[in-house]
Amino acid sequence: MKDILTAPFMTELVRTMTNMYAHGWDERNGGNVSVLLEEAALSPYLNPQAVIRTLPTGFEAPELDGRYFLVTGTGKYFKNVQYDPAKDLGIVRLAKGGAQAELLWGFSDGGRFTSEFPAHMMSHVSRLRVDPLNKVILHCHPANLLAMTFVHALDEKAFTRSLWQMCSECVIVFPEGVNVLPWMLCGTNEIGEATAKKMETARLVVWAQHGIYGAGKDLDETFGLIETAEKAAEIYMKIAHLPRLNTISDEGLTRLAEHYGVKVRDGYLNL
Ligand code: 2HA
Ligand code: ZN
Repeated sequence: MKDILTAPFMTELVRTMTNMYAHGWDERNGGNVSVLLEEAALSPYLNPQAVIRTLPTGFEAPELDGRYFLVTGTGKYFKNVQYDPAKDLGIVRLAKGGAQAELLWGFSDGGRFTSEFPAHMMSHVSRLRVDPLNKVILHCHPANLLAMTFVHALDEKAFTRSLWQMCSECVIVFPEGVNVLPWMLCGTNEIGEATAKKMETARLVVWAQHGIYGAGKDLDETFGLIETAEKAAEIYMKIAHLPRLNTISDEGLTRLAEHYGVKVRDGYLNL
């Protein structure tokens, strides 16, 4: 067996989490990540038949039965993951229609997966239906997106348009816009189901007064989505209280979309 700490999926996740911490998006135990792994990518590093222990999930996700996930542990700090990945991360395989997670590696101090496991797994189900190549769900607490949810209407079209107007790349990077949930109790199946529903139409879902969820085919894409939305929110928070003399017009946003060959969310531009 090869050393799992050298596996590309492992080194990339540890680097990404360390970088997210450096961005200030994951204070204390804030944030969580799950990455869908294929058995073929995993089997050089561990024996998939060797189950360490089983953990109840408290939900059902038959579509994910038998699928493998590298996932962050509950209460664990992004800041620390680079020093002991086997304690702060785990690899699980879902079983019994998603009601059970079989631990194959990690959570070495007896821990378990993130409290937001339902939101992650239900979001994987939603995104895989839209895009069979989706692999990553990533949650964090970027300050400017959070701040924006206190002072901006939570209407999804209005919120999306404000972000698109903040820099030219936004409409190209997330042409489907961002979806928004009102404040809800986190760590529950209810917010998981609501997030998954929102994930049917966008890869970014803002949790008002809490943070953001991103989805993508790899960690770079998903990190980049959140990074771009957070940059736009930062600009918004710098200018929202000032008279706005200039903006990117809807005609400009349309030209950007056409030039870069992306399809903008229907009805979001007024032309
Ligand atoms: O894991 O971010 O939403 C801590 C959180 C909960
Ligand atoms: Zn959170």
